[in-house]
Amino acid sequence: MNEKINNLMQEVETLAVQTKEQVEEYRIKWLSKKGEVSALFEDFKSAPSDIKKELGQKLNELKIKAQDKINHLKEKFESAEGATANAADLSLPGFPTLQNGSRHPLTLVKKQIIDIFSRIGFTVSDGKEIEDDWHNFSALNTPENHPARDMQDTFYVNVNPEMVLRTQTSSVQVHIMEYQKPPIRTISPGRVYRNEAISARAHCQFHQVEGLYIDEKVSFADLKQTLLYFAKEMFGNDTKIRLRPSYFPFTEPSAEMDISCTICKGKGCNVCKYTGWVEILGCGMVDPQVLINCKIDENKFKGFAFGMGIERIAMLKYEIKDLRLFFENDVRFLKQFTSA
Ligand code: 2U9
Repeated sequence: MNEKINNLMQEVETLAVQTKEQVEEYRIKWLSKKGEVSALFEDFKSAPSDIKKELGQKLNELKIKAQDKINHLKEKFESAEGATANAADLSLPGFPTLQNGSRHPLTLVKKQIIDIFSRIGFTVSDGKEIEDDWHNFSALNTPENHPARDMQDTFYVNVNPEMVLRTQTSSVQVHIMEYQKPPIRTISPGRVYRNEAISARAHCQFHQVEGLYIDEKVSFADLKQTLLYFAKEMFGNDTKIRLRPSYFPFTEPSAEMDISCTICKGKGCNVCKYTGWVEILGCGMVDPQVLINCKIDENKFKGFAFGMGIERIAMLKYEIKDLRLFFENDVRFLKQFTSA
């Protein structure tokens, strides 16, 4: 009997199984009512009394070891099963809760303006936001005593009062005219700065697109037709335009352009203040003095120019009532443009 106990003890200590089912087979083999440990306990009853104490201890030790071994192996297989069940399924589709971002409405409108003018041959030119006085003012025929230069309208750079935060992106086009011979056909989108109190209708920063076309024989009719094309592409084919005389230092003659109200289609509403028209841009023929300033032969070349605020176009297009919304980055505002 002693030998049987030793053999079974060795089997318990060295047992290695591959499956949960094999563990159950060994539990039955060793520990069930008809199992080998129970059979040894039966034999124990008739063992000689002088060795009973020692045999009893060994038998109890075997029973505990067999039970521990079975419990340990069971746990091992069950926790492995749990881990498999919790493991990530790499074949599942991605998390639907991760939302795509959206483009900022100013980016959308800027892109649309660029697309419209690109289709008729305008290039896009970029430039510096900190500009010298010449490119921002003097070359554009804006004399030293002009109110636009006033500290209340312009941000001057403290360390160098000759430099300003550009108040218009036409400064980019002055650079172009200085190094490129006509024909020039370009638009300059970008951020500009003006020293304004922030309100629903004004901000100290906003975005412009200024356009410039210089060639021989450029006429006011070319300007008008280009802007009519733009208005129809931007606001729909039914859109009408009208030009009203105006004044800018860098264009002569100058005009402001209205479009038929996009909301009431010209019938009258509070957006157009019951006039049927809304102003969207300024324009004119480039003043010959600007050509001279940029060393372009004013007798050979003529040009037209125009400028618009991107915020103004976006406000009309999306019926946005407060300019400050563009700069606050409130997601409740921005997410409305997800599919635009
Ligand atoms: C050069 C010469 C002339 C660009 C022009 C305007 C008229 C104009 C305003 C629209 C709204 C600025 O953002 S706004 O306040 N712009 O009315 N801009 S003509 O004239 C130029 C450009 C470049 C070399």
